[in-house]
Amino acid sequence: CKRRPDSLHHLPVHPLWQSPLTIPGGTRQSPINIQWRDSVYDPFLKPLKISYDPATCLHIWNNGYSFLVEFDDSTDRSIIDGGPLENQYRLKQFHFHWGAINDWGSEHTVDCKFYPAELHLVHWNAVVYPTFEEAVMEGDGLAVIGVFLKLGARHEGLQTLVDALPAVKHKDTVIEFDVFDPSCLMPSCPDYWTYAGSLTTPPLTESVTWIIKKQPIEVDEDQLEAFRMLLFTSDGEEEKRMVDNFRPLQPLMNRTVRSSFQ
Ligand code: BO1
Ligand code: ZN
Repeated sequence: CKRRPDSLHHLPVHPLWQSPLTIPGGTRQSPINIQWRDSVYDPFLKPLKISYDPATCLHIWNNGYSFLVEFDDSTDRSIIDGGPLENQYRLKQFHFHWGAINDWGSEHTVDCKFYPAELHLVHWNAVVYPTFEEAVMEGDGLAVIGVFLKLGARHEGLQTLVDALPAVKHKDTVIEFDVFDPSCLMPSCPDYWTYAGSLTTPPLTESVTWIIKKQPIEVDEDQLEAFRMLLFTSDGEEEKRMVDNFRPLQPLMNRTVRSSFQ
């Protein structure tokens, strides 16, 4: 793949990336390029089952790197199971990665094509681990669903979220956001790729079963522009737009990407 601009070394200067950019001895880092013809159809992969309770949605938080929509994960009310997963996993938060322009922004790529943005729905294995923090340290601790965003028609489900973004423009702002069903952000096609990987920001732990949906969702230019109006910076600091908050591609190494479809 042609290397995307590491955002003119934007990641290394962002405070989040003061910690190492790579994990010494890492063998399953994310994101990766998904080379379609190198992925292996696995007929034993089950359909992914998603069951979210909109009432578990709590708030939206600008954490200075993305905006996070966080959920009450003290019970099994918002869960996924099936797919490549051996247990059910609880929804903790979702967030996005995006570019300064539409030519890049996603973390994963398909045949070296990047999308303008990528949604991550972050879940943890509450069957095996007592807390999210413990799950983050374990190979089967997390399951993240990745959904590509492409330019097209306005997305009505996303618009509810977009309307709330001006209230969390600055780093460290939080607003209440109760009742939202993130399954409205899921593409209709059930097909996905799956592989063993890592978190894409520090602590970069190799704890993630990635489930990347094949079909992107459509959003319009205004919706992407609303993402780009957010700031990396706190109120009172010199304004830095929140754009290019993606990690560069990582080597596949000794891994197979499996597909749920032929
Ligand atoms: S991602 O989905 O691979 N981009 C990703 C990257 C980093 C995190 C989550 C997802 N980090 C974790 C932090 C925790 C925090 C948690 C939930 O996110 O390690 O400290 O509690 O928001
Ligand atoms: Zn992410």
